Amino acid sequence: MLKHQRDPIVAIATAPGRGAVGIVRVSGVDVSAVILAVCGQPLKPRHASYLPLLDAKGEAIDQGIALHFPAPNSYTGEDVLELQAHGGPVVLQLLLARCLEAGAGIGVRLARPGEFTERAFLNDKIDLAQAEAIADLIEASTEAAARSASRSLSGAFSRDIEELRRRIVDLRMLVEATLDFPEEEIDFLEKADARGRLDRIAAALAQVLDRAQQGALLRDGLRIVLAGQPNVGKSSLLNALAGAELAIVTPIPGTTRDKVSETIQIEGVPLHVIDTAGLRGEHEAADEVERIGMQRSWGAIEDADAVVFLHDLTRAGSTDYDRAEQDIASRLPEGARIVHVFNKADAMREWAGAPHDPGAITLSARTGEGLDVLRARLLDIAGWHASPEGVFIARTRHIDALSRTRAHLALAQQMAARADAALDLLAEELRLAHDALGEITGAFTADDLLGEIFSRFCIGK
Ligand SMILES: Nc1nc2c(ncn2[C@@H]2O[C@H](COP(=O)(O)OP(=O)(O)OP(=O)(O)O)[C@@H](O)[C@H]2O)c(=O)[nH]1
Ligand SMILES: [Mg+2]
Repeated sequence: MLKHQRDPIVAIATAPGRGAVGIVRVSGVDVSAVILAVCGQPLKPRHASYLPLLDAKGEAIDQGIALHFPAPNSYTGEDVLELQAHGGPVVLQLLLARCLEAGAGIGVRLARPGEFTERAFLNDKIDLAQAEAIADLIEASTEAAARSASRSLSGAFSRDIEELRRRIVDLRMLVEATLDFPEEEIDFLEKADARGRLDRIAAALAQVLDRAQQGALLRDGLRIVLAGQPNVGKSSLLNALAGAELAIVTPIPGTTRDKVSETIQIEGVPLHVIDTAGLRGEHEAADEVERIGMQRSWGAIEDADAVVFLHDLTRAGSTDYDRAEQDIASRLPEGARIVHVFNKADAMREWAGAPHDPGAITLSARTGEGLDVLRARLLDIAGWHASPEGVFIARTRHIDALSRTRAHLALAQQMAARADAALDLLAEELRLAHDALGEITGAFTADDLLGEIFSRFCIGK
């Protein structure tokens, strides 16, 4: 018996456009009415049947493969029919309309985005972190991100979370049992090594949090903004990092007017690199376009995870140039992560003066010399220290829940360390830690959050 009985749903499961094969999927408590109408016969479960897919008059819309996955052995856990036809948009629309028509009697309707996966979650086929990993796998922008999503989908992340929850539950039971027998409390907890157990749970959680943070990095990447005066070589640097001629490069100051961005990957970590219009005083802008371009540059700098402040070695020392450098430096947002990069090293035969900032990087966007040092620095700034093999994909939502768990465990550790061990407070912090962890796998999640998560899926998934 399914936990949730809902309307039967139908959708095209393959991406829009033309393809060799396209799939229409129907899911519901019992979809045999649709099977009989469209396939003209009952289907052997989980067997591929090659047959005409029929319209209302009994004529073939297409010749294709039909698969029936009876509940509960299907993606959604419900009765599922999958129709594989030729992947043309019109054919698939016809099939979709036909399924709606044939299923009108049982109330078949179009699926909402993510509704198939939502049902898989509601029917306990997968937990919430796995459902999210499906979307992350589909959207992965690098191989490392795809592999870590696949690892989360297989349940690696969820198992770690459930293991932590189990250990917290054990401890909760111990503490709560002790609450009922106050006279023995301290002794009892000491013997059971409650504090040692709590410390080990906190240490294990710190490890999971670290791996999740690495996974979130693989999923979301980092926004890096290239900023500096006109003509310092920002667009040249973007092109060098991307290995393609993306942005226009000319000796004319003010070449770049609008933001140009490209996602590059370094060791599988996606970096969204944004080239901006060169910065100079507002009254110095040649025209309205450049003025707006500079405003956008400042906007991008505000939103950046890190700013590469690019300097031109060939011009350093000239009064106007140096004054403009100081002007930009004074306007950079406080707390922003800045990497000072000195460009055009190739044009300096012998360049004696080392940049003041010991963390500064000297390179040449033209020859590529020094780019590796910049790449390594960007990874370092991103906080990337893992090898992709051990990482599972994670979202801000997961990091947030893990951080709250850590905070509750830290409070629990404080309570446990007190001489007058505040057991009721300790028990409460453990409960909160347990609930926060439960949000990740969906064991403890509000309905509106579920709606929000699944609505971001594509239709048919
Ligand atoms: N010698 C040398 N010239 C460079 C280097 N990088 C860029 N240039 C030259 O500097 C000039 C400006 O380069 P761009 O990449 O357009 O500079 P920008 O910072 O994007 O300039 P704006 O878009 O106007 O703000 C061009 O003539 C480039 O060929 C470098 O590493 N070495
Ligand atoms: Mg430019």
